[in-house]
Amino acid sequence: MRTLILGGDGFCGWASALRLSRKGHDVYIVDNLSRRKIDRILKTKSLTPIKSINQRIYTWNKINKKKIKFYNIDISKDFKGLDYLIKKIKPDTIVHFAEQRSAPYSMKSIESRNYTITNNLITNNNVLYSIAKNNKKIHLIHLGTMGVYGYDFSKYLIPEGYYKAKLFIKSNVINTKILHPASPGSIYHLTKAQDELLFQFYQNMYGLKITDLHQGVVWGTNTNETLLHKDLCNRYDYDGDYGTVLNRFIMQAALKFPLTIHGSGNQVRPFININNTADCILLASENKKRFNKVNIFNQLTETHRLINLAKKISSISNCKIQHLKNPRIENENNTLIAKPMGLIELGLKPIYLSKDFLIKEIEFVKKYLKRADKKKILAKSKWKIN
Ligand code: NAD
Ligand code: USQ
Repeated sequence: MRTLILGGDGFCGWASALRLSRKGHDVYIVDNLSRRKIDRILKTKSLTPIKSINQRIYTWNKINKKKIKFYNIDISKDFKGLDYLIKKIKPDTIVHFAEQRSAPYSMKSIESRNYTITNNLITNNNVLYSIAKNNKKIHLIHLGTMGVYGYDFSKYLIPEGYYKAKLFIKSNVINTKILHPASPGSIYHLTKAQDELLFQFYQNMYGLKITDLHQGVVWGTNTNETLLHKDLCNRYDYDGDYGTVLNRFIMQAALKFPLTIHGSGNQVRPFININNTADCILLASENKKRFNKVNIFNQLTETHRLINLAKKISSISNCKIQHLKNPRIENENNTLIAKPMGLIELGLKPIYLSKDFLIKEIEFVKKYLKRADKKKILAKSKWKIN
């Protein structure tokens, strides 16, 4: 199978590219290295030392039978470059990770808000247009987010993407199926909600085959493939803009820095390990069924209340917990009931967070603490505008 991985130099994309290549896919990575550039602008870096994309690919191609090729293309600005590549490579599948993925970064300033909106939406439209133009049989797998649902109202098991609905117009009732109402909590999450409408449009209009994976917060670092050589090491974001909550707690525990809880800590969030992310991409790319509408799968394995996670990590590491004034505008006491029904049906074997895993991750992170900059830990991007 020929698979184009957009955003394949990033955290989830790199792990997934290697998994697919190892499983026999011909993998082509497209990335404009903007994530590395943002690190330089923010004067921070991955906690783990990551090699250049060329070094990563050189090493992988030495140890793996299937070779990976890399193309540096800005998908939002260079439609011709992307379109030419899709025409030339003739992929069966395109896996799309190439978006600005940090909620705090997307709320930092008017510039970062506009960058997130234009980068994410134009990137997506360019990919969809090129597929519709070149070969409607290409399967597009996009990484969306559980956050499109919002974290305010789900007291019931969240359905995967769609609700059966009754619409009331005066005394008439229309029975229909609608996308789960969107309630994004940041400009970044808003772009993911808008992506859903782009998919619905291109599927209705041109019959494209699309899977949207609504992924939860990813934790962990390496996968079975990135562990094969030190040059393949995956990135580890811990800073206030790009670090996500569980990996931040793990890094903070290793550093004996108080675990930073935003507000009450009663927020519940969905989680998935990076190895399971790569599993899900493989499963989705091998799924041939059900393309009469956009396939939406909830890509998580478990949910946790943040304060409970912090207490668990604190009991292992003896680290303090610090409640900070919440820099975000968010419900600090939500419920969330969600399961990866569709992905389990496709064969996902969930990896659950355990005490052993946490101890192992903390030990792993300790090797790189010299690279940590304590000044970069606190989240400074605020949702409030003034
Ligand atoms: P990442 O920032 O590490 O990777 C994204 C990659 O896309 C980067 O390498 C970046 O350089 C590239 N990219 C961005 N814009 C591009 C453009 N215009 N042209 C070419 N390349 C471009 O992010 P990640 O954590 O790997 O996330 C990947 C996807 O998964 C994102 O769409 C994100 O929204 C989604 N997701 C991530 C998480 C998580 O916890 N990390 C959770 C849920 C969903
Ligand atoms: N939080 C803390 N302390 C911290 C950092 C975060 O309490 O030190 C809190 C936040 O306030 C929030 C929750 O933890 O309530 C999650 O924050 P996060 O930064 O881990 O995750 P989020 O901003 O939601 O974004 C991340 C990824 C994004 C992905 C999303 C999945 O960056 O790409 O889409 O997780 S989901 O949460 O399902 O929307």
